[in-house]
This record gives sequence, C-alpha cells and structure tokens, in this order.
Amino acid sequence: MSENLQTVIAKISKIFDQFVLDLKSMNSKAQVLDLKSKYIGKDGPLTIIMKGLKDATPEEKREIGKKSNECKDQIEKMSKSLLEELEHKEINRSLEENWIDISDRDSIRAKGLCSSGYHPITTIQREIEDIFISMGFEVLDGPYLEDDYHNFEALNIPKDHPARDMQDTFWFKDMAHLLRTHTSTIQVRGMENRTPPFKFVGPGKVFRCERTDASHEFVFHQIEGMMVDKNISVANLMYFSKLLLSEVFKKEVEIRLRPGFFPFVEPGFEIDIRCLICAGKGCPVCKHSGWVELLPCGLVHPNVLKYGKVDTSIYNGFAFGLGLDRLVMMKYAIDDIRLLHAGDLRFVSQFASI
Ligand code: FA5
Repeated sequence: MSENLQTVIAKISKIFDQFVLDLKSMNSKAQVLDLKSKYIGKDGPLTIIMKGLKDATPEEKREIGKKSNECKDQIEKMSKSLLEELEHKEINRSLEENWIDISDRDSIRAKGLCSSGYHPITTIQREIEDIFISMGFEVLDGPYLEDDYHNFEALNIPKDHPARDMQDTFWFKDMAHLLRTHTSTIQVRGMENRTPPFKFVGPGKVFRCERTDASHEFVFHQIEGMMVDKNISVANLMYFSKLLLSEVFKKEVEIRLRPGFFPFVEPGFEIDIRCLICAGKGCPVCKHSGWVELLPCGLVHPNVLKYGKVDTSIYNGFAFGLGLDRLVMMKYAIDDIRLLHAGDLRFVSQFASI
C-alpha cells in the first residue's frame, strides 16, 4: 500500500466530514439520492480506496475495511433520515396547498372545483318524489341496518325459503341483522303505523353482496312505492308506472310487461325498458338483450298485508321497487353503473347544471 494506515483512516474521516457538510445544503430528495450515490456508489471515493487495498497487509485491510464500512453505514443512515424528513415536508406542503374546506363554497370555487349541483341520482330521486307528492303520496325513509323480519319474513319470505337466495345478503355476525337488500323493507315499516287507505314512496340505498359489472353495483338505489286502498287493480299499477316513466323521461319510451316472481306480490310483474344506450341493439348494460329490468311490481300479497295488520277483506294494494341507478343510466345514456359511484368529479360535474 502506497500510504500508511493512519493516512488512509484520516482520509476516510475527511470524506465523511465532507459528506456531512454537503448533506446540509441538500433540499430535495433527488439531490440527497445523487449525493449518496456520489459518496458510496460504485465510483465513489470509498470504493476507490477499497480497490487500492490489493497490496495491503491483512491488518490494514481489516482496519480500513472496518472504518470504510462504518462510514458507509453512517452515510446510509443520514441519507435515509433526511429523505424521510423531506418526504414529510412534501406531504405537509401538499396537504396545506390542497386543503379544501368543503363547507366553504368560495374556497371550493377558488380552487376551480365545482361546488353546486346535485348528483344525478339525487336529482332524479327528487323529481320522482315530487311527482308522487303531487299525487298525494307520502315520502318515507327507513334504516339501512335491518332485521330479518323487515327484510324477509314480513315480506312473505320465511326462513329457508329459496327466494332468500335471489338477493345476496350482507349479514351481520349474529345472522339476525343485515344491510337491507331492497327498499321493500319500507313497505313493512310504512304499514306498521298507518291505517288504510294510504300511499307512499320510500327511496334509498340498498346493499347486495354481488360482483359488479356495467349494470350491477353492490350499493345501489331503489324507490319503493306502495298504495293500499279499496279495489286496487293492475290497471292502477300500470297507470302510475307509465306516468312515472313518462314524467322522468319526458318522452315516449318503449316498455314491456312480463310476469315476474316476488314472494311479496301476486301477481308479480317486471317492467323492462327498451335499452336507451344501444337503442335495443344489444350492449353490456342490457346484457345484449335490448331490454333493461327497471320496475318490478305487482299486487301486494295478502300475507304481506296481514303482517301489516291490513284487513284484506276490505283492502288490497299495489307495490313497486324501481331501480334508480338504472333509470338514471337510461335517462342520460350512461353505459356503466360504476361511473355513478366512483366519485370522479369530471363525471359528476357534467350534471351540475341539470
Ligand atoms: C326487488 O328488489 C324487489 N324488492 C322489487 C319489488 C318491489 C318487486 C315491490 C315487487 C314489488 P329486484 O331484485 O329485481 O327486486 O331489484 C329491483 C330493481 O333494482 C331491478 O329491476 C334493477 O333495476 C335494480 N337492481 C337490482 N340489482 C341491482 C344491482 N346489483 N345494481 C343496480 N341495480 C340493481
């Protein structure tokens, strides 16, 4: 070795001191990474010293190797800690710059974000509520967390009934509570504290343990409707359904009526709408059938009325359960239900002025 041991050790200390000095002036992560690789990278001064140890004695190799490794470790540690500090500063700065007070419309506007306007589901829900309010219907609410009785049993779906499998349910651990799978729970709750005649609608979120696709979500919206009076017939049901659809679409839409099975209605129907995304030609939304299931309905099953303490020798009724998300998709030609729920401002802001 051309230099003696002490000189090389002193050289390493000097390299380290210089690193500490250089590190102090670093103020970005990229600079720190560059500096680190300048000192301990494969062309760095420490590597060059280690390469020059070919002729050194085993003792010199050991001593210089030890010192050089200590120095490397220190450089690693100090770089890492400064990188973390700079990362924190960056996060804090970004939080401060991008902070939005969502209760302050002016600050939202100043940031160039749209602050006014409703989600299209809310807009259509309110439109439908208004249509029914104008015809004397009440608007009822109901809880998301439900029990077996209100979601199934009082709707004529006893335990072990195969119809329970029609709707995949998010059960709670006690297997007695669940997230409501449909707004038909509002029929049961509505009947509990009313005496006929009555008529109401009940909008809200429902939850199903389902795989998503262009027309299926696991959280979506329905509007329930129920009317109980004397001599209610399928003609009454059709009148309200057609009126509802023509008011929402504000144009003629093609619908079809077919038999549908739901344990809580008899007879039961499905009202489908001609797919407005593909004009009936077939697309992923209508599963290439040209039709979209929108409004299942029927005359309320006497068992359901009995659970609701309605005297079935005098009264009967109709009920429907409108799929609100799909209605909104048809109205605005939205070809994937997931767009409605993704919270993407670029999507929802298109509806701000509607
Ligand atoms: C029901 O939920 C019944 N409770 C409806 C009903 C009420 C029938 C009153 C008779 C009398 P169904 O599971 O078919 O039925 O759902 C009703 C509507 O919700 C469907 O027509 C569809 O428009 C919508 N829907 C169903 N599943 C989904 C889903 N995963 N994503 C989006 N919309 C859905």
